[in-house]
This record gives sequence, structure tokens and C-alpha cells, in this order.
Amino acid sequence: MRNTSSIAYISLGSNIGDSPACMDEALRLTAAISGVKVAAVSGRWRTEPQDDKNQPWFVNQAAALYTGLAPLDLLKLLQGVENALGRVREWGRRFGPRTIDLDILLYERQDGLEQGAWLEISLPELTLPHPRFRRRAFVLVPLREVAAKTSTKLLAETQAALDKLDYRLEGDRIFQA
Ligand code: A4P
Ligand code: MG
Repeated sequence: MRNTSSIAYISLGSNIGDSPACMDEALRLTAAISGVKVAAVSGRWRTEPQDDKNQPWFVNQAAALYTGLAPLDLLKLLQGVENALGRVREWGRRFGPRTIDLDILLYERQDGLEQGAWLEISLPELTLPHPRFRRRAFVLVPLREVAAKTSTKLLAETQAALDKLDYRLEGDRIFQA
């Protein structure tokens, strides 16, 4: 599959209901998408809420996918997984609580000119690379774990981004003010 496909990195987050069960199910449904193979997953971290502080702590995880799907098709299918898991978007409240949030962080360019270069997209429904991930320890710490299994270049990138952040790890918890 690797030769005909790109690698995409996604972030999973949940802070309502049985978060580990939601994430198991989200990964199962993602792996069942035709044209997607889950290449690597991180461990699960308990993370301090960012942006909207007035909500429960999250469980966050990252995964690497091999996929031949175009980025917008992948996005739509991942939104289908969110909907299947009962994700209800609260009108007017961004960054708020959710059963499952699946974001695409990075999608490898397929032109083959530069190994490990990231596709740049700026559309209302899809921005790549994800515009906020480099300032979020809850994304970068799991992503670094996945990168250690898939890409030395991304491992260096995530470490460099984490070096600029004020955050703290305690067991499986990530604190970030
Ligand atoms: N969209 C644009 N670019 C992308 C992308 N790269 N991946 C669009 C996925 N979606 C993308 O997303 C809103 C719209 O973003 C979608 O219609 C999609 O077309 P959403 O999932 O409906 O809403 P959201 O999740 O509230 O917004 P968003 O922008 O995904 O929020 P974030 O940035 O994910 O923040 N704290 C901790 N500790 N852990 C968390 O997981 N998550 C958030 C949500 C806030 N604080 C958190 C966490
Ligand atoms: Mg989202």
C-alpha cells in the first residue's frame, strides 16, 4: 500500500462519555474505510483542556494512516466516523466538549519531489497543515510517539515545536496552561 499512497497524520480527542471506548470504535471504523490502513497509533494521554478551559479533561491520541484517498475525501469519511459516534456540534460553541473529534494534522505531498513534505491546503472546510497543532502539547506529544515509528523528519519537527512550548508531563497526563 505504501507505494501508491500518502501518509496522513490524524489527532483523536474525546472528553464526553466513555472516551477510551469512543476512541477504540473511532479507530476501528477508520481502519475499516476502504483506502485507509492504520500504520501506527500513539498511546492515550489525559490532557488539560485548551482554548475553552471550562470543560472536562480530554483523552487524546494520534495515528498515522496510509491512504490513497484525496484529503477532502478522507476528511468527509472521518466526519462520517465522528457522526457515527454521536458527535453533536453545539451551535455557537467552538472548541467545546465532544464524544470524538478527528482532525487531520498533516498529509504528505504526493508529487514525489520532496520526501516527507507536507501538502498545503487552505479551503473553508480543510486547512492543512492543521493551523493550531504546533502550539498544542496535547497534539504534539502523541504525534511525536507516532513519528518515532514512521518518520525521523516528523520526529525532529514535533520535538522542535514542543521545545518552544510551556507544558509538563506527569505519568499519562499533559498539563499546558
Ligand atoms: N477543518 C478545517 N481544517 C481541518 C482539518 N485539518 N481537520 C474544518 C479536520 N477538520 C478541519 O471542525 C470545524 C471544521 O473544521 C470542520 O467543519 C472541518 O471542515 P469541528 O470538528 O466541527 O469543530 P471543532 O473540533 O470544535 O473545531 P476544531 O477547529 O477542530 O477545533 P480544534 O482545534 O480541534 O479544538 N483541549 C484538549 N486538551 N484536547 C483536545 O482535543 N480540542 C479542542 C478542539 C479544544 N481544546 C482541546 C481539544
Ligand atoms: Mg475538529
